[in-house]
Amino acid sequence: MKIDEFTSTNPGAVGDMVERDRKMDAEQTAIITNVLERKNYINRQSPKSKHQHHIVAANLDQSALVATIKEPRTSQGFIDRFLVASEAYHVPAIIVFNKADLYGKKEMTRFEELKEMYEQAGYKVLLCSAKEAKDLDELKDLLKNKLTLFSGHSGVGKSTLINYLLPDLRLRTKDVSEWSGKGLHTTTFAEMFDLPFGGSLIDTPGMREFGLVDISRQELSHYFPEMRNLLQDCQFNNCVHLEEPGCAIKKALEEGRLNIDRYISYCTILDSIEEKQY
Ligand SMILES: Nc1nc2c(ncn2[C@@H]2O[C@H](COP(=O)(O)OP(=O)(O)O)[C@@H](O)[C@H]2O)c(=O)[nH]1
Ligand SMILES: [Mg+2]
Ligand SMILES: [Zn+2]
Repeated sequence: MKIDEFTSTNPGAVGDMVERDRKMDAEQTAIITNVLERKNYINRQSPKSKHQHHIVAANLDQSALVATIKEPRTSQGFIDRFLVASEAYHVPAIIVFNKADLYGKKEMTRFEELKEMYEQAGYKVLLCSAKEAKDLDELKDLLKNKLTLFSGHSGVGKSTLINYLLPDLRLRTKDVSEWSGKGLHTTTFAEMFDLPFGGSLIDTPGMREFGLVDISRQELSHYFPEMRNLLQDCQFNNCVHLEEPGCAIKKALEEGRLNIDRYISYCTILDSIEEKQY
């Protein structure tokens, strides 16, 4: 393969469909002769060069964010960035809140708030406990016959969930003391596992988040599904929904048709795009 043609640091990634030279040698190796066109992929900017990117995974049916309200707490900002990135990559997202066994009354109230907010935006939200193997049937149903990327902060229980879903595989899970330590770096490479009931999972150990590669200020609101249908009603077609007159997003906010916390996330992400570009 001509490496020159690729702008990515890796010509092939987990999830790629490839053609290979069928003549295997004694060591059971084969040569990949072609990577087929991807229906989608997730990439990250290469830490080595601004102009190169690294393809994390390809041909995904969905991405599942494993989040927690306690030990550790996943911030709303992090969830929203994940959702925006998934929208931008054209990968449907689901949110799986894990460690339900640790949630008291306060955490359950917070969960209900988040669930309502994200369901209104059009996302599927699940609650489960990997440790007690509780409420995992709904998750199984959602994963069945699909290629799913598992993401989330270190320590939220991705490996524990995968171990449950694939009883024959024993992934290393980290102790609380290990993941709460600052500066922990596990090797970053994505791995795919076939589920016994159909479908596959991609685990991305060590990956904190996928970057918002190449999103412009203009297009950001398109990646908030609850805003998408309102955009054509803004007076200016280049409206970024801050202080512009005749803004349909601001109007919907005032009338309580949009969630203020999601709008705040929108503004925060918009700000970060501005900083990057100028
Ligand atoms: N209480 C509780 N602990 C969990 C649950 N799921 C995982 N853990 C624990 O959280 C820690 C990190 O889990 P791990 O699967 O390594 O997280 P990962 O970094 O996302 O792969 C381990 O000590 C797990 O035993 C859960 O549902 N409830
Ligand atoms: Mg893990
Ligand atoms: Zn507007």
